[in-house]
Amino acid sequence: MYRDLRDFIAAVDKLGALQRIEGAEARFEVGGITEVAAGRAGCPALLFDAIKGYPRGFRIFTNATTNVQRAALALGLDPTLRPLDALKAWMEKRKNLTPQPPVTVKTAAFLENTFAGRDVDVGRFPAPVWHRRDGGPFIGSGSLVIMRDPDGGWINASIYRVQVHGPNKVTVQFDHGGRHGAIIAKKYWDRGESCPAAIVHGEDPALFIAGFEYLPDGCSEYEFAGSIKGAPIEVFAGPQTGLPIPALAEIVFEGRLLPMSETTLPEGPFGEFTGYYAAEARPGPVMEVTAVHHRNDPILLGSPPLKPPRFHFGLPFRAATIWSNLEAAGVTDVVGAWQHVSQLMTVVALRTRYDGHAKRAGLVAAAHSYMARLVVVVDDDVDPSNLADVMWAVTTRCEPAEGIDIVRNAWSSALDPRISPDDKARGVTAHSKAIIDATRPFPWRDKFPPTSALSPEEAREIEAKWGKFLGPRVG
Ligand SMILES: Cc1cc2nc3c(=O)[nH]c(=O)nc-3n(C[C@H](O)[C@H](O)[C@H](O)COP(=O)(O)O)c2cc1C
Ligand SMILES: [Mn+2]
Repeated sequence: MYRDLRDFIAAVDKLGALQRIEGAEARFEVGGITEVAAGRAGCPALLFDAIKGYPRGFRIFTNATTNVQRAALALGLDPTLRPLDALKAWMEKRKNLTPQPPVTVKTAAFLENTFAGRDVDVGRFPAPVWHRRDGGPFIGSGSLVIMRDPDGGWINASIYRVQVHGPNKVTVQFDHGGRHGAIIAKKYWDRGESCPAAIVHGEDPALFIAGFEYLPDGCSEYEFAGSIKGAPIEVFAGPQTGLPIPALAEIVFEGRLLPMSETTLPEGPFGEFTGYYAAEARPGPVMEVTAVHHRNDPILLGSPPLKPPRFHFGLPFRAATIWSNLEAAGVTDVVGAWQHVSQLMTVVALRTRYDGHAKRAGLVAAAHSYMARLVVVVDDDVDPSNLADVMWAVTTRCEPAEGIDIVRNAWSSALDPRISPDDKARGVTAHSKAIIDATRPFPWRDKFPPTSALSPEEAREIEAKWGKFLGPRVG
C-alpha cells in the first residue's frame, strides 16, 4: 500500500491513469482542465507542474480518486474490480476495520523547508481559483484541518475548504456548527483563546478519505486512515502548535484560528458539488499562519467540487450506507445500490419477492437520500452503477402514470439550487423526491416480455474471451 501521496501518484501512473500538464495558470485554468478531464471517459488524474508564475516542482495533483479504479486503489482494494463489486468489497472491509492509533516518529519530511514569523508567505504555493465566480484562490479544497479538543485531548482531522486572503491569512469554512472543527474552535473561543490549528495540504488518500467520512466525535480520523492502510499514520509534532501532523505530508500551515467575535474575513463564494453557487460571501473564521513547512518539490492535493457527475470520490459511500440501511430495515434481496449525478440520484437493485417490495425499498432509500430528488428501484438484472442500464429499465419497465410517487418535505439542504429564494429565506431546506419503480410490475412479471440482452454472467464470459479486441470497459 502507498505510504504517502507520492507513492499513490506513482501507483496511478503505473495504471496508466496519470496525465502531466505543464504551463497552466492557477487562475481558472487548473480548475478548467480538471473539470474537462473529469468529464472524459478515461477520467485521468492530473499532475500540474511548471504552473505559470511558480517554480517548477511546485505541483498540484487533481482528480486523484474521481473514478472507481482510483477510489479502489485509495481504499487498498483491487483496482480492477467492477463498480458494484468494489463498493461491496469496501462495505466488507469497513465492517472489519480495526483502529490504528498513529505513531510518533523522529523526523518529518515536511520539515525539509520551514518558514516562520515574518517569513511566512502562503503565496509561495500555487492556489487555484477553481471556478469563474469563486471569491478568490482556494488552496484548501481537499486539505485536512487538524485540531485538538481542549477537553478530551483527541485529535480531529477533517476536510474544510481554505481560502487565501494574504501572506499569513487564510479562512477555514465550517458548513455548520456541528462540524467537529467548529465545535472544537468554539471551545477555545468561548474561553477567550484562539484555537491552535494545522492545515495539511497534500495528505495521502487514506487521510483524505478519513477527512470526509462521517466519524463520531472523539474518534480520530488518523486512526481510521491507519485502519484503511493497515498501518499506523506516522505523525510528528508541529514545532509551533505541538499538534500531531502526518510526517509525510507535503505542505503544512501552522497557526491559530482567531475568535470570530474579534476577526472575520469574507469567505466564498465557492462553486459547490451541485454545479452551482449556493451562497454569497459570508464572514468566515480567520487563521493566522505562523509557520509554513513543505517538502522539496511539494504537491498540493486539489479536490474542487465540479459540475456533476464529476465527484471527489469514485465510489458512492452514501449508497453503501443506504444499502446497509435497507438491510437493517429488513428489506431483503437487495443486490445493489448506487448513486449518480454526484449523489443527486439514488438507485437500488432488488430481486423482488412480493408485491410492494420495490416500493418498500424505494421509501427506505428515499428517506436516507440526502439531496437526491430521484430514487429509482430496478430489478436484479439491471446494474445500478450503470446509468444507461438504469434508464433502459426506467423507459421500458416504468409506466409513469402508475410507477412514480412523490414524497414531499424530504431531506435536502441549503445547497439545493431549486429551493426558491423566498423559501430559503424562511428556512426551507427540504424538497420533494420522486420514487420511480422501474421493476417489472410484480403481479404480471412472468408475462413481461423476456429481455434479449445478455445476462451479466454471459457478458462477462464474452468479455473474458473477446474483451481484448473491444477497447476499455465501461462500468
Ligand atoms: C472535497 C471536500 C470538501 C469539503 N469541504 C467542506 C467545507 O468546506 N466545509 C465543511 O464543513 N465540510 C466540508 N466537507 C465535508 C466534511 O469534510 C465532512 O462532512 C467531514 O466528515 C466533516 O468531519 P467532522 O465530522 O470531523 O467535522 C468537504 C468534503 C469534501 C470531500
Ligand atoms: Mn471528526
